[in-house]
Amino acid sequence: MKLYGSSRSPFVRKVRIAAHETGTEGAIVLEPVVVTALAANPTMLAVNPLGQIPTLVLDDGTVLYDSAVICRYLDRVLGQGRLHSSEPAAEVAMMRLLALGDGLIEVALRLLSELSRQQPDHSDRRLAALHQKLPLIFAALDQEAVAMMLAPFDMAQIAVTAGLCYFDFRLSAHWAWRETHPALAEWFATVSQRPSVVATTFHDELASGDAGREQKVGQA
Ligand SMILES: N[C@@H](CCC(=O)N[C@@H](CS)C(=O)NCC(=O)O)C(=O)O
Repeated sequence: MKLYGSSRSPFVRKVRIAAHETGTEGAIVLEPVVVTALAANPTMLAVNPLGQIPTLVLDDGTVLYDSAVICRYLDRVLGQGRLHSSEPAAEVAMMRLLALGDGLIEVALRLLSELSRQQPDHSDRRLAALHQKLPLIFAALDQEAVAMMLAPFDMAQIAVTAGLCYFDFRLSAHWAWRETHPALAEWFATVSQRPSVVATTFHDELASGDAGREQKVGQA
């Protein structure tokens, strides 16, 4: 199977962690692609009408997107189904936390994109709206932290992990959350040691000493 992705993308990180957790990573070859908000990537548009990563192409040519569908395939079709609960009420609870993790990633990506614009394109109103959400998202995650510590590492925890790893990678100077969210920080310190998380560390192969800020934050 071929996974179109980048080592800078939080949604790709979700898939890569899930691949390790399901023992399917050996069957996946990573096809590196760079995507940017400024122009659609023709390689990606040729395989996925959304032009997005992650996109998984199976050996029979079937194309799967987005990250939720790919993770479900790796876990429920190829793996043991441990990352997705099959009990309806537990599944809804898991999906709600998963939506919070994915939402954290989306807010981080929008924040980076807004911060990368130069004045006067830069919108203080958009930044203010994102900054209104961030403390609420972190407070909600902090409230979930004790339950997460006691629960198995599932798809929801993978999404939250990818989101927090992305904050460390791109926004650590902008948003210091650990001191004000100690339970979440403790849970994150524990899951950060999992082999699946360690093996999939973010890496910006484009970054160089003189790379421009927009290039660094506008691409994934
Ligand atoms: N809902 C999608 C979101 C994927 C996404 O936003 N990927 C970004 C990179 S992190 C992308 O491909 N951006 C380029 C674009 O949207 O054209 C998923 O879960 O896979």
